[in-house]
Amino acid sequence: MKLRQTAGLAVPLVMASVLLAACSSSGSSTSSSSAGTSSSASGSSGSSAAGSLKKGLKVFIIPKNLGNSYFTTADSAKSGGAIAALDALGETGTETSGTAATPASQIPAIQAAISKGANALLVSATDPTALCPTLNAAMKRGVTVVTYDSDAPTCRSLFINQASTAQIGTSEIDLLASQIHDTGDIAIVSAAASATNQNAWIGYMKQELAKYPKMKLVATVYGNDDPTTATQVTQGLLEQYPNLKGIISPTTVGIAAAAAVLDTAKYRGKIMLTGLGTPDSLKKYVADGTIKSFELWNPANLGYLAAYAAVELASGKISGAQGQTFTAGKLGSFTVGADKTVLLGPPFVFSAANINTFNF
Ligand code: RAM
Repeated sequence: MKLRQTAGLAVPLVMASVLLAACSSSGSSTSSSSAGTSSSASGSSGSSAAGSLKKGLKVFIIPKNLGNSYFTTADSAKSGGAIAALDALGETGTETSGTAATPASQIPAIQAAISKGANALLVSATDPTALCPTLNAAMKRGVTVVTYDSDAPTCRSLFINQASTAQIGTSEIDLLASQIHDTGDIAIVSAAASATNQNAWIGYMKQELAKYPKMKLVATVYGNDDPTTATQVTQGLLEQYPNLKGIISPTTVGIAAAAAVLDTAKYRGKIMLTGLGTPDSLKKYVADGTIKSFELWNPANLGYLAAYAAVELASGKISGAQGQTFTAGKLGSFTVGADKTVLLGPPFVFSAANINTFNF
């Protein structure tokens, strides 16, 4: 396993990818929309630089929810995400989902994408149990299904994982332990109770806690990737557990909401907060001492890699079997690992020392 990306190495890597993303975002792509979808088509023809990849594929990108800046970055052309990759390959990329991170909100968007003739779906699963009947039916009809960010293991050909699930879970506990001197009550502010990614990370957090006998997980609460709900459940924790020493929020929406709650004289510097957040949303909380350090990967690179993987599959160049390799444009070569999973890379750790060099 690769070691976690250190701050010193992370900065040039991300700066390079930001520059590359800026270069590749020209052309016809648009990526933001208030109407629920955004799309682009390069319309180019002729042979692809990548060889025998098909062109003109209809690829729908279906995040957990719209209006979540993490997914806007992962999916859009402007940020160098999935639609940027699809533009470069000559496909049509469309982002669509509901506004709530729930299966009730996401499934109609999946069904509409299938009705519109999708060749491939890129899905971050709100709830694998609820989504799989629809996704399995689509696969039977020849639609390529790739999950990214949050998996649905029984109804996709590949999962594009942002970072090792074990590494994210264990490192979150280690980060908080270092901030609370290995001692005290802690709680988790998660996303949805049905989210595959958060649940898998929390599983590893619980295992890692065995190394810290003086730390006790007193509650896991769910903010559903909704700012209002995440604020309310964080406030509820503070009322119910007056001895709380630390919170982990492994969701970009949850950690930003929890940070706003803790950013008062009463809590700042007394209850530690870490988790998974975007640097741009947390810079002010790092600057004022509400947050010492937290983690994430580059969401745009996650979407970009997922898009290449979907096109490779839909073109019949790979089947998703372990050991197959493919090239994802500027990100280079990737190999399919166990459980039909492709790993983007190790997460970055952000702190006051490096956060201002990141802009996503
Ligand atoms: C939220 C979503 C997403 C997760 C990030 C860290 O935006 O829950 O699935 O990967 O946080």
